[in-house]
Amino acid sequence: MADAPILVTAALPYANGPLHIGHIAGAYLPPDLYVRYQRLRGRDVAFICGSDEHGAAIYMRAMQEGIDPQAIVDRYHGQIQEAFKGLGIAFDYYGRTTSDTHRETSQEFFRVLEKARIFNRKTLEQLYDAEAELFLADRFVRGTCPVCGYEDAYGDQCENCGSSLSPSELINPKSAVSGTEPESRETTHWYLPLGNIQPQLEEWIATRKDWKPNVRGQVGSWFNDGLSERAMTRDLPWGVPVPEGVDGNVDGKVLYVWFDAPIGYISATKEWAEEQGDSDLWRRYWQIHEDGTEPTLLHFIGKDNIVFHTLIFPALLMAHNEADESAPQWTLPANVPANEFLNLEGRKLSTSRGWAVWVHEALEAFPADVLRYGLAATLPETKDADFSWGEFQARVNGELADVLGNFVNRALSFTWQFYEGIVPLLDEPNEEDQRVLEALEEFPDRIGNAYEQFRMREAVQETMALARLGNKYFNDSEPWRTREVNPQACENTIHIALQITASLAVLMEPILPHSALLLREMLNLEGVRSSEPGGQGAPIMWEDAAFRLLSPGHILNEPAILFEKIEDEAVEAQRNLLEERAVASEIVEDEGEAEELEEAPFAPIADTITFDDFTKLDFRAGKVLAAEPHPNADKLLRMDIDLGFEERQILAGVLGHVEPEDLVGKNVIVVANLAPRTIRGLESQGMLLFAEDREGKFIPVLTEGEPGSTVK
Ligand code: B3M
Ligand code: ZN
Repeated sequence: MADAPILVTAALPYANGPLHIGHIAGAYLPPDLYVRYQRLRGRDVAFICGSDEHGAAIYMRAMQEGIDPQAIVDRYHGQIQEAFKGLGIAFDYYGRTTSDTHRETSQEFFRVLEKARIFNRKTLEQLYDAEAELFLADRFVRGTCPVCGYEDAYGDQCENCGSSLSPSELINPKSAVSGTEPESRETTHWYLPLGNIQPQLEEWIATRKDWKPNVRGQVGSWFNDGLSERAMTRDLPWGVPVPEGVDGNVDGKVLYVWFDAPIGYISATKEWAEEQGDSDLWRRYWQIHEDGTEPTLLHFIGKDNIVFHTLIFPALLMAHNEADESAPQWTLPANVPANEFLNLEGRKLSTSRGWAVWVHEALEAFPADVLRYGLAATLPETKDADFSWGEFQARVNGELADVLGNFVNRALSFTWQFYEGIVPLLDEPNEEDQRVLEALEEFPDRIGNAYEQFRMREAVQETMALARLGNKYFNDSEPWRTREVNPQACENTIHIALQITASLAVLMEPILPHSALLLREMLNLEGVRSSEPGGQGAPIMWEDAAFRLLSPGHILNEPAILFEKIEDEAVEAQRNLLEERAVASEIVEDEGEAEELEEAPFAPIADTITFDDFTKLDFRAGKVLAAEPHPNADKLLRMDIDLGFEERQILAGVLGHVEPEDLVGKNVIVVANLAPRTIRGLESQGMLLFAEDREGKFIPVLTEGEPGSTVK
């Protein structure tokens, strides 16, 4: 029997901002690796994604910018697509949820469920912002999470603990639009009774024993808590309108973004099918076939989307199946290989705090494959992982350049230097030669198994293991020596080394698609299947990389450098950019708030710390000896501070808040045991304390204590 068709989806990114490397490592690079691998195997796979263009967050953003939400999503839909393209994330189709097909598909889905009385329609009190004239659902309201106590949880979800919430569950809710305390008003909505569906969901999840432990763990704990009903509609001027023809007043009501977004996978598959000239083709990937074949549906997502893909969307699909048992039945996800979060230089990624690496910017500094490699090697597969520029540089230089690139270069250069670029003959290989050829045979399956089990990092390691094997074999065989004493042994070594480079040109393609192509050109290797969409057809496939792909006498092309090393300056520039942005965003945020709120609230009290935590901080009095603007940054002040026992250089993002000359001669308070950090080429050796008022203005904290005194 032929393999079942595979449908791979990647979470639809919200079209309200550019992509950063955390998005890529979470939900886009892993499926791209997986799908490219499957295409090279010749499997029937479709890779579907698109922009999520609805939801409260986008509407709120538009309100803040004073423009139409459509203008926001148009802007970012284009940018996001460019970023994916630049990185080589090769979807078969990238749609958007503002399309007609999507509106029709999600409305029809809703209609079917409504007709089958799946929803409970209920009139309830909801939070309402009288000033903004808006019901406060989802992201419009923030408050304290009832589960973990995190103070800045959204009305639909706590970012801290991942719990899915309702606005009414928040403690001390505040309107995120006007900052006011919301009132209550009555409104009617359609609720999905997840509690009733829980037994069915539990039974189904029990058949998914192979899911990743992080995913099963989360699902299990939600089951333990008991699922509660969730509204599937909203009062919002932006979204897919609740369709006419259902019971109840649909005026001003739209579908909840998490109702329509996963259906976006279906609508995008439909649009792809249209594009392929076979408008029914989508069914092959979504519905159980007449002969009982069930397509394999895989949702790649980040961990904050787990509940929607493992419980809510499957519940909707199940309900739809039950609503019409004679209709073709939807397949349920075979797996939801969710990744954890990627941190950046030891800190949580935060777009609002400027702590992020944007894909479009990173692509200006580094080739796509190098970024793909750096990320693929650090994917947060089983737990949160940390991306640092230092480690990135070390990996690229030590692995890509020194191992893979170097090996390929040595093998090809040697061939050109001594055999005029012609693949020499293998004759009477010795034991070591044979051992290496046998080892080569195992790589396609070994790497492939890792991909099939969603262990992408392992696949990367195994791929590099082949390059290492080649490098070591080349070294140990010493062709430069055998060439003089045993020419056939030398030819054998080069023959085998070239075979390994050819296999690498196939096996490295999922991770390094651009370089794989370059390598195939250098090897003059044709007929290899491409991992791009529609690239099927060429005869040489994944499993063929187990064997010798080059015949003796085959003529190579001139070698070129595959991977340039990354210079210190390049990573330093990235670090500086990050630091500088982080500092600048603190100021911009504060300025923004000052304008928005006439009577700004005081900042909330931070989490409680222990006395031990407090004693870790070493505050000292210090005298400002000099203060001047940082030579290459707008908002930064550079100061020399006398701590009594030593002098320090300290940078602070307070220019525009204080006049440098006013500070000179003053005694200030310094956090003296903070790890130094370099910002735009200058090291900051500590931090100065400033009071930040409600308008976000910084005022230096002064002391009469002599420089060097401890402050407690
Ligand atoms: N737009 C949420 C996110 O980016 C979301 C995913 C939708 S997948 C159907 O986290
Ligand atoms: Zn929480």
